[in-house]
Amino acid sequence: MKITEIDVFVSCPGRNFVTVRVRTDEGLTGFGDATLNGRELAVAAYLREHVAPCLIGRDPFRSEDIWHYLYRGAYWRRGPVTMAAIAGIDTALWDIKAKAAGMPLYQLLGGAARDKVLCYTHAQGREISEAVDAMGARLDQGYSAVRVQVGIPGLANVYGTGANTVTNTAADNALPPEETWSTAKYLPRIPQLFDALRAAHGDEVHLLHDSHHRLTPIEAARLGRDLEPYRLFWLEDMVPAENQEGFRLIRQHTTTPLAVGEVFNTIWDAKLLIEEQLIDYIRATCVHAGGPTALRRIMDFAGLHHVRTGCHGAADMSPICLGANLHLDLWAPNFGIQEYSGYTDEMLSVFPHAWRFADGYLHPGDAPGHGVEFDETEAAKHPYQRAFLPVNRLEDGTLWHW
Ligand code: GCO
Ligand code: MG
Repeated sequence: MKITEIDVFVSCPGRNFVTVRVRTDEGLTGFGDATLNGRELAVAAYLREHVAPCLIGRDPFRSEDIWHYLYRGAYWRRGPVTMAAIAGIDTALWDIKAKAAGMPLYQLLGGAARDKVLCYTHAQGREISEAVDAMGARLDQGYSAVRVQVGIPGLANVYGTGANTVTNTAADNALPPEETWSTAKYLPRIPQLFDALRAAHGDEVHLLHDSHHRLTPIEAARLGRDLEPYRLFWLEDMVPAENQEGFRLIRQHTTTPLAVGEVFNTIWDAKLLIEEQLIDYIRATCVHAGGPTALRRIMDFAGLHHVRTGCHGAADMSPICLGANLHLDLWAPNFGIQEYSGYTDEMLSVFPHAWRFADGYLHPGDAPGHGVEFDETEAAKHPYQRAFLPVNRLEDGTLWHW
């Protein structure tokens, strides 16, 4: 079999998605997600100009060799643009391989290690009472694990706190919005939130929270310790993780489980965190960590060190990424949980899918391949719109992490 054609589509059914389509001389077609929120066209150009021409005529079954051709062969390794591009190709090649075998992708990885995939979704509110109610609505939908965020008194609507966690759609943002952050205002609010959540919803449900990399290690340690009575499933992205050693300090102070890694591109971003068991969950995901070839390697390495998986699954990665993740989730011996913030009907109209949701669990389905297709005609109705993630500043104007 030979690769005959590689096309890249950037569509915006509510959010921008970069989709790779690989066609072969035997009529099999594979799809991959290459979305990088706020930097979509950079990946599309990388794929069209620097990747696609090099792969025409190659054997699509040699996905391992093609992965290394794109990673080592480029000389310039790692980085979000490169790795999203590699992921787009790699995911499409695994899709082709599994379609050729007539099997769902998880069978090629080693088969199902569980019957279904536990997932968590999002709930948020400006006020604690709103967040408590929003979580109640999620429990009514069948979820047993919810990431809860709340507005911070004295701060305007900051991304990932109150109501606007997933609403920065393309239309809202011609240029990046600038938001104001204060850790001093945030830190006392979060234990109050979890106190109210446990009081309203009991001890059985799994509670998660995301700090969006905004804290210092000692602030993160304080928050982890303050939240211990509420026994969180995890506390996510407490500090920027370029400096992996920062987690040693957090770890020394708290037994709250720690998760990080949605912005990681390769195993090298997490090597020390995993080897030293400084985290409990690794958040790397198919599209940003180089596709199934690289992600399963990260998962296996994590498994050796008691670290479980918790793939990033927000709605700004396309349904193809979620579909591929679900096959890895079903297989991984050290699976932990899968994020699932859900997609709108408009988004799903572009990506017909085989996965199913019931009672707080997902299953990738048994269609050959990863089970997510791409409707080119539907996508053409939703052209790309420039959109950015917000920028975060402290109250004195200092540009800050988020
Ligand atoms: C999450 C994430 C998202 C990211 C978004 C960035 O845990 O789901 O933090 O909210 O901010 O995916 O593009
Ligand atoms: Mg996050």
